[in-house]
Amino acid sequence: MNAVVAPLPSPVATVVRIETVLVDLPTIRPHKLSVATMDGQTLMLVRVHCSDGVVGMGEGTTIGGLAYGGESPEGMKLAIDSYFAPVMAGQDATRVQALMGRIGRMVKDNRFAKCAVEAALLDAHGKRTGLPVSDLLGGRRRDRLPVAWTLASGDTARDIAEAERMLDLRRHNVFKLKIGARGLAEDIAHVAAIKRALGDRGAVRVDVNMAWNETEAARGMAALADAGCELVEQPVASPAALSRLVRRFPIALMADESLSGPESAFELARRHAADVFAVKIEQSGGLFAAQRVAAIADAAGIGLYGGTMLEGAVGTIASAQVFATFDQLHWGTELFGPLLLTEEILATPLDYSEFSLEVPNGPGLGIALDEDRVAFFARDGLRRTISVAR
Ligand code: MUC
Ligand code: MG
Repeated sequence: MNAVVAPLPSPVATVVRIETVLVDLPTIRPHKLSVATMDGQTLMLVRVHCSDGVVGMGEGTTIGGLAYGGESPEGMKLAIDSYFAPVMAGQDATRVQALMGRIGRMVKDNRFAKCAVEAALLDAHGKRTGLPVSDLLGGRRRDRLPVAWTLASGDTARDIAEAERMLDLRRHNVFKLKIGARGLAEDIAHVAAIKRALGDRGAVRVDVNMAWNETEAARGMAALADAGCELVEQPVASPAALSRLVRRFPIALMADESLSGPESAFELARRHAADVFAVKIEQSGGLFAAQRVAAIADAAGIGLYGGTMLEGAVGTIASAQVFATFDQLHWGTELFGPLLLTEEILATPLDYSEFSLEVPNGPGLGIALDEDRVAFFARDGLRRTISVAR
């Protein structure tokens, strides 16, 4: 007997229109990494308009334009406007994974842009159902996330003063130092001076952003461990070199740039190439993919850390909604991106206090943009009109 296949119910909401905008915001100080110095950050904001009137938003950022990876904010905007939008138009907006699968079949790579669009679809579906994104991802296990601060002014005394201010404010007590742009001896002296000044009041970690070769990394990791640094992030580029360096020194080794989604996570786990994974939603290729990276870490006994691509408030909260669902989050997060920017673009600012960030509990991402400020700082927006007119 032939099975009777019932027709699929018609969707309650379809994708009607996609809107993207680039928003340029200054940083509170130059942010110096081994790959670039940032004086500002560009947020690529995407809005997905649905037939039920719900609008979801997502964000894509990179670090130093194309200095960190293969996508740029301008490239994401172009990809979404030209290629994602036609693939999404008219599709069921309530079946987020199915729609992301459709996009995946028609758009290769473009992990950051996919992440921004997926966040927007989840924000919309959360608003539609009245649930926070963390509930759509299986439910949160915590309402606040510990947040590290990155010291990257390039000046030791200034970094110490900045760390002291963060401790006084009770905003951060874990500090990540960006090193690798200078010589090894200078970098080690910088880290040791900061750790000496902070003592037990603040944990010190470093991010080399792949600047060292394997020999430098071996010398560097030994010296960093002696200086009281508890973790080194991506000292070298190659996963093979990471796997030779791991556990040779009494300092945790974290993978960041080597993690580009579940496949690379599996490969790193198979090679025993890291003690900790810096999970980033953009690098992973989306919120669901970040959860899969975390599941691989859990299965392999690898620690988890919630990383950032220095996203603004929208990308930061999309990340927070995911990290709130992780089983273990031993190394906390670094979701400080909005605090690096001079301008607030949310109607209600995020709650950073008691060394942590509150994960909003409202429907969707649980945040609302201050639309006037977004319009003002939009590229070619009001601010530019005013400064051109002057
Ligand atoms: C990275 O490589 O981890 C995170 C903090 C920061 O300052 O830069 C990012 C990128
Ligand atoms: Mg890093």
